[in-house]
Amino acid sequence: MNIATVAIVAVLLCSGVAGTAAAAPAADKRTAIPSSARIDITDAHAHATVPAQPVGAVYMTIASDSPLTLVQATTDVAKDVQIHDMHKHAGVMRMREIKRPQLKSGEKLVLAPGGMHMMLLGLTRQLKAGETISMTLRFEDKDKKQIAKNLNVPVQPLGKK
Ligand SMILES: [Cu+2]
Repeated sequence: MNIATVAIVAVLLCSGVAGTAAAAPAADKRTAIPSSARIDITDAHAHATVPAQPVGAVYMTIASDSPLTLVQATTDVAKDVQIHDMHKHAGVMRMREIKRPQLKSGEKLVLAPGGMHMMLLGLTRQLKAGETISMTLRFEDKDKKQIAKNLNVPVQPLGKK
């Protein structure tokens, strides 16, 4: 290995390390100020996708004992996750993004087929019936304290609700 090759390898290693290091401080900050909100997530499921399908959908019911904002959802199987709502425009059902949906105390956020849902954008692979995908939801309570929930979301066959 000559010097030029060594330099290139070093650059590649450094860029890899920089990527993980950038995410770490934010995680530390989040765990430092935990919220006492009690969040109950039920009926979480995703729909299976066909090969090369770029998007997927996840559904669940989120309940909280105190006011809460869903600030972010992430998963390792998609580049981005958005919360979408359905609305009718000129007779056609369309989706629009709902940024930071809010829950009032004792209220439920129902994400279900035909209504609000989590849209997985830029799927990195096919979602197969019977497997589970992991997701992380980040919430913020009324005092701006953060709470994160890790979920294992079962993938259901296409056509099943
Ligand atoms: Cu959508």
